[in-house]
Order: sequence, then C-alpha cells, then structure tokens
Amino acid sequence: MGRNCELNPPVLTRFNAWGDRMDQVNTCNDWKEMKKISAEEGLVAHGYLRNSDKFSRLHQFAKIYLFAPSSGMYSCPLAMLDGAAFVLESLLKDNNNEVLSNAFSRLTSKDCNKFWTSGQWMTEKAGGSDVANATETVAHKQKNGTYKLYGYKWFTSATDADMALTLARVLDESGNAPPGTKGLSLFYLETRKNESKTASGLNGIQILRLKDKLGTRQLPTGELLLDGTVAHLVGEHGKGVRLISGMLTVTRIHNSVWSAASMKRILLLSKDYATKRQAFGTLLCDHPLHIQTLARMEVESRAAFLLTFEVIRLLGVIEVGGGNEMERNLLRLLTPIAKLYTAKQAISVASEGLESFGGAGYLEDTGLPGILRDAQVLSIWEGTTNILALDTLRAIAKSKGQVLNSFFESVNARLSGVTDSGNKDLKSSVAKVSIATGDLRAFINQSSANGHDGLFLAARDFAYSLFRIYSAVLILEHAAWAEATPSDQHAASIWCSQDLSPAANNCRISAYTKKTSVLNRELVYN
Ligand code: UCC
Ligand code: FAD
Repeated sequence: MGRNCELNPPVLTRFNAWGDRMDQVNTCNDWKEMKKISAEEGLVAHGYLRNSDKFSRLHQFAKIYLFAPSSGMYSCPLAMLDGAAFVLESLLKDNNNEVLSNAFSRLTSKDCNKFWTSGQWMTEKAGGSDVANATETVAHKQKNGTYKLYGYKWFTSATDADMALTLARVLDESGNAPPGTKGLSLFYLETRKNESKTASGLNGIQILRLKDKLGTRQLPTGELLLDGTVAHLVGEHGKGVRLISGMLTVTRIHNSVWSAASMKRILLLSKDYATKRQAFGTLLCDHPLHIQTLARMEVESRAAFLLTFEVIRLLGVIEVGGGNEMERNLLRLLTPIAKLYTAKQAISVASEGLESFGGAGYLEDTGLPGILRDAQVLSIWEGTTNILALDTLRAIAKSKGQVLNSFFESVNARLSGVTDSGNKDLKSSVAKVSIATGDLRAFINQSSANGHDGLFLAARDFAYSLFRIYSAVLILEHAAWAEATPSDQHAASIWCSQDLSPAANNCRISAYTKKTSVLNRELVYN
C-alpha cells in the first residue's frame, strides 16, 4: 500500500468541465486507507488516551516506528495532527472551547468516520525559517468573534487535511499589525465548510498547485491562497510562535522516528540482499568489508533509535505527571538535537543502503530510490539543520544555561551507572565519553568567556557533540544490561570511537572566531 501511494501520487483538479473552481485533490485509495488504519490502530489516539500511563507515548511511537516505512508517508499527516492535538489539549486544560474541543476529540479518535487530520501552515513565500518576518497573512476580526484570513501559504503538506493550525497577523482598526514575532497569532480553521457557496466546498481556500517534488511524492503538498478563510483565534494575540512551538516539539519527534525507522528499513533490506547476492564467488555477507559497511549503518540506526525513544519516554513522563526539572530540560534540549542529527543520519544511511545493492539500488522498479528521496526532506522541513542548531542555543539562553546543566548532570549520572555495572569491556568507551564530555564543558566555558559569537558559529558542531555524547551514554547503558550481548558492546565501541565532540576538538576552537567567518566568506565567494 505504501508503495502504491508513491506510484499513484495525488492529482489536483482545479476546474470542472464548466469552468467552476474545484480545487480538488484526488489521492489514491491506498492513501485513504492509510487514514482509516491510522485511526483504528490509534496511532495518535494512544498518546492521548494514556491507557499505558507514562508509557503511552512509547506505546504510540513504537507502533508508528513499525508503521512509518510502509505508510506511504502517511506518518507526515499523523505528525501534524499529533502536533495540533498537543497544542489543543494544552489550551483546553485552562479554557473550555467547544470548537477546539470538537477538533481535539476528532484528532484523537479511533473511529475512522470521526477521525480528522490537520495541516500546519507556517511557511510563506518569503521564508520558512524566519517565520516571524516572512508571514504576510493577515486576519480581519468579524462581528461574531471569528476572523477571516487573507494570505498565501507557500508549502502545505496535508492539503487534504480536515483542519489546520496557521499563523497570521491581526489587523487593528487602521489596518496595521505589529511586525515580527509579536504580531503573529495562532489560528484554527476547518478546510471545508458545509455552507460554502463555491463548487470546491472549501473554506475560502484556493489550492493553486501541488508542488513537483524530489521525494515525498505521496504527499499532497500544495500552495494555498487564503481568501477570506473563516478561522478562530487560538490562545492569546501575539503568542502565535510560542504556541506553535509546542506543535513543533511533537512534529520534530515524529521526524526523528521516521528517520530512525527509515534507517532500519533500508538496513534490513541490505542485510537480506547480502545473504542472496554473490560477488567474486562469495555471498556479499561473507565479504568482511561489505559487512563493516552494514555494521556502521547498524550503529547509526541504533543511536538514532535510542536517542529518539529516550526523547519520547521523556515526553510521556512529562505529559502524565509534569516530570521533574531535569526531565523537562532534557526534553527541550534533546528534541531539536534528535531531529537535526537523525535526519542527517537517515540521508547518509539511505544513500549507503542504496549503494549496498549496487546498480539495483538506483533503479526505480526496486522501490529503493524512494527511500533516499524521502529521506532528503527530513533535514529540511520542520526546521533545517542550522535552524535547529540555533534552537538549541535558544533553549540554553532561555533557561540561563539550566538545560545544559541538566545535560551534563544526566550524562555523568548515567555514565556512573554504566561503570557501576562492572562491565570491564565497556571501560575504555566510558573513558572516551568522559573525556569528550569534559572537553565540551571546557569548550563552552571558553566560548562564554569569549562572548557568545563563537557559540553561534559553533552551533552545528555543538549540536552534533550533544547528540553523539548523549547517544554514546544510551548505547553504553544498553550494552551494560545483564541481557546485553557482545554485539551490543561492539556497537558501543564503534560509536564511542568516533569524534564524540567535534565542537571541542582542539583544532576547531579557533574555527569559530569572527576572523574565521570573514575567511569563510572569502573562501565561498572569492
Ligand atoms: O515543515 C513543516 C511541515 C512538514 C511536514 C510535517 C513533517 C513531520 C515529520 C513527519 C515525518 C514523516 S511545517 C513548518 C516547520 N517550520 C519550522 O520548523 C520553522 C523553522 N523556524 C524556527 O524553528 C524558528 O526558530 C521559529 C520560527 C520557531 C522561531 O523563530 P524566532 O522568530 O527567532 O522566535 P523567537 O522570538 O526566538 O521565539 C518566539 C517564542 C519565544 O518564547 P517567548 O515569547 O516566551 O519568549 C521562544 O522561546 O517562541 C519560543 N520558541 C520555542 N519554545 C521558539 N522556538 C521554540 C521551541 N522549539 N520550543 C519552545
Ligand atoms: P530558508 O529559510 O530560506 O533557508 C535556506 C537555507 O538557509 C537553509 O539551509 C537554512 O538552514 C539556512 N538558514 C536560514 N536562516 C539561517 C540562519 N539564521 N543561520 C544559518 N543558516 C540559516 N511548511 C509548512 O509550513 N507546512 C508544511 O506543511 C510544509 N510542508 C513541506 C513539505 C515539503 C516537501 C517541503 C520541502 C517543505 C515543506 N514546508 C512546509 C516548508 C519547510 O518547513 C521549509 O522549506 C523550511 O522550514 C525551510 O524554509 P525555506 O524553504 O524558506 O528555507
């Protein structure tokens, strides 16, 4: 079914035979079936029913991890609807709102006749990273308290969604709105209106075109013109970016799950193929160099899985009981880290995986190229690598460094746990992580002493360091279990043998100065 979704991508019919605007997105039957399966399997509902208490998110995401690589990218609408449910649930805790309550119950329903999906429309033509300055959509207040939205949404992934959360600037009586973040408010809208006078039945929305994309061809990603779309303000005026950030937390976790799941899928295929294909008189699985390549893919996949599911565990704990300060800090810090790093890993593992099939990996009828095409988007949407690296610095600055203290405290506590397990085979790996952690701390102290500029230029390497160190700790913990095998210890040894703290690497310290920025510019443009 997932494969069929790629082979039968959505088609937009803009006009009917009589010239009326239809703006109808036709998706294939398998795509529609995915919606039904998602509802019935509770792929979002489990996270909110909380039948497994603080493990409910783990339960939900374990299912999504299994579903994702075969879902024909249906994980994408699920991610956005989960993000919307997260935002609505937190708002409904303090305010009883019939419209939002109805939407929440639909998003979290296991009844496929009631179940809704949601879009997340943030990106406009002028930019998707700098949302505050790029958003030109405006909102006019109506006498009945609703708003009408006018604007152009440049990327909307679930054009077939039932509802959406979006950003717009509320105009005052003289037609002005504050610029930047302060002027942005969050709106809820339903995409269809029963009383709509237009042939399309849409709520003041025109679907101008579907994007012609490298991958994610299963998804109806469209450009929308909002022309009097009736919408409801969500939360306070001017708090749009902060409110939608809750949504981003959840969708970024979904992105990480997709990354981890996609790596596992290509790895399983590569492993299988290696037991069937012969070269130079032996099966590929008997060529040590080929198996080294697969072993490295395996280690990347494990690290991505462990860190992502640790973030999910934290989310579940916090949603049920609020969590302690360390857990809240770690969730805030590790969410962008997990998203940015696992996305890059997914692209590189998919590429390596295709190569492990030789020429067959390049052929469309194997279905393999789609894995690489789809992986490439993971580092672009939901915040690019650099934007997420900067988000890490935002989290640190906003908490006045507390999130970093929690990080180091947690790393040290967990490393001590590994040491206490008495497993001698892990000793040298533990020592490597301890040294890398110490180096990173020293690097941060030095950057702070030099002013904050250095840390901005180091942001990406710094984020990589956080990911590699925290994953190292998780892989080591796993390898220290009584049930662990020598393979788990070998995986830990491979992971810990890389440069665990690229930001702190001695020859790099001088690489983040203003002078280096100037030289980089020369290098790129001269
Ligand atoms: O791409 C998209 C959908 C793709 C399809 C879904 C796929 C899901 C995965 C599926 C797997 C198959 S939707 C578009 C995604 N767009 C982005 O991710 C935007 C990227 N840009 C950023 O992330 C920026 O950092 C912004 C827009 C979030 C913020 O930029 P600003 O303007 O510099 O923001 P400020 O002024 O720093 O922050 C405004 C407020 C602050 O709070 P207050 O007002 O209390 O001071 C920040 O602390 O927002 C708060 N804030 C956050 N809070 C900002 N970011 C966060 C955060 N991550 N967590 C908590
Ligand atoms: P830009 O913001 O112009 O960024 C260009 C480059 O500049 C990037 O490499 C970025 O990292 C870098 N950069 C920008 N600012 C900085 C900085 N301060 N420091 C360092 N580097 C920087 N959006 C939605 O809202 N809803 C959707 O449903 C949706 N679906 C999408 C589906 C697909 C298939 C794709 C490809 C995109 C989708 N998007 C969606 C849009 C996506 O979120 C944006 O493309 C993304 O956020 C980047 O924005 P941009 O394209 O404007 O790039």
